Amino acid sequence: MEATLYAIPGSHPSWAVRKMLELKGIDYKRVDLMPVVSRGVLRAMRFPGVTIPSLRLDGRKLTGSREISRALDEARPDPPLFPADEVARARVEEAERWGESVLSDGIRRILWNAARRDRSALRGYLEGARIGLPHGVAVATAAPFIAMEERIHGSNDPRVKEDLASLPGWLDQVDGWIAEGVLGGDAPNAADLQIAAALALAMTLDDLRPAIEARPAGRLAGRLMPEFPGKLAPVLPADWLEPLRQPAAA
Ligand SMILES: N[C@@H](CCC(=O)N[C@@H](CS)C(=O)NCC(=O)O)C(=O)O
Repeated sequence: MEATLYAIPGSHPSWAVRKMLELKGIDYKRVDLMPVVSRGVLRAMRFPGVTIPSLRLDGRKLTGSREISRALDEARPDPPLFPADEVARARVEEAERWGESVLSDGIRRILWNAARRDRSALRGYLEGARIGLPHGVAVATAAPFIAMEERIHGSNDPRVKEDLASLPGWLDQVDGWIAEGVLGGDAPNAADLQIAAALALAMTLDDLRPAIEARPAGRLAGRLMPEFPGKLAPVLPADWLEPLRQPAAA
């Protein structure tokens, strides 16, 4: 099987797909791209979309972590990323869809907003990445790319403040799915990987980690994505973080 993953350093759904490929024992080549540039590359290569992760799998071009999880299960069914039982599968699909849209998009918005406040931290997210230019140069020239990513993903201040207010509820949702056994089984499913990658990225922010790490959601992320790179010192306004200081729902 021939597989090439198009990734962005520190991209959480890219990490989810990396783990899927590893779990399935599929050898793959990884092409690291810088954000924004990634859009031009994927367009030129005629992928069906312009977002990361994208995967070339035996000549098939796939864009999107949810499309990729399904294609990988078809191409190599073992170990499965979705349960065989229909009802259980529907629950995992629901959690995966929520993880990809609500959680993952929210964490991405928070990350870009925070990165604008401390661009130097981006260096840590580049660990192990081969982007075709020295990491110091990438960081020094990152400001316009961060601004573009903020625009593309709507990481404006009011929205990110709202995302931070939503985060405790998102964590309750993940803890709830873990308690019900939808997430957190011995063999990770597609939703585990989608959600754990987003939370692992969230925990690279010192502003967020204390509210996440000790919860079942945080422990899941730590178990499945222990090597997620990057670290961002506290940068977000204290009043935005107020909702994270409330005790977790019982
Ligand atoms: N929801 C999509 C991810 C879409 C997305 O926004 N990906 C980001 C990386 S995490 C990206 O492509 N950023 C570069 C850009 O939009 O210019 C998935 O799970 O596949």
